[in-house]
Amino acid sequence: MGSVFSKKFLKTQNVVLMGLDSAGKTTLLYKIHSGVIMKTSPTIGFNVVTLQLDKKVGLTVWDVGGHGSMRANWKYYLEDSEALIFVVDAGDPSRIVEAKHCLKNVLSDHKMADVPLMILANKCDLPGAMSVNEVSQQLDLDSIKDRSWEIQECSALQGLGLQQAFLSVARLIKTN
Ligand code: G3D
Ligand code: MG
Repeated sequence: MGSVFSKKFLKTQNVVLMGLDSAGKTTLLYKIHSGVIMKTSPTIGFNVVTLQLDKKVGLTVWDVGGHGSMRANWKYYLEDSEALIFVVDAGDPSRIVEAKHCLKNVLSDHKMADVPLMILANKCDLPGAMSVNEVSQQLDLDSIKDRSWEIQECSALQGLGLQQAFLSVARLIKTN
């Protein structure tokens, strides 16, 4: 899955990939797209790739730079998004409160009303990484009642959990 770019898609859905800088967004996007670990540098602007999930459905994934100064531009990428994937560095508890504020900010944009949410607790390969339950509690996900959401742990570095996550995103969009 995920490695083929094809013009034969019957339909592609726009998905935005957001999260703090260094959460692993670009690494995971290229890992699922091409199976390789790319040497990344902080994303200025955005990266975009199209993933073919099955014969009929593709996801066009917009990976938006997450550094503080670029977050002001996030609102421009939210138009026509069918889902939000928010990536958290589960290995860095010191930034989870910042991530929570960021997430809250994006979800409060009127363009995101009803848009389903997938939280990726990335870097689960790191020793001492927060569990899905810990990330979920820290982000207070249970308080989110106005949209469907899921959380999935993953490791972009090891390619763990990515396939399930993107299939779940497609399902969340379909059932929304
Ligand atoms: P960003 O696009 O969210 O800003 P990047 O983040 O994809 O640029 O990744 C930032 C750093 O985190 C990179 O390391 C990258 O290799 C690392 N990283 C990404 N995903 C994982 C993961 O699942 N596990 C671990 N252990 N590291 C990960 P460098 O050293 O290049 O800054
Ligand atoms: Mg990046």
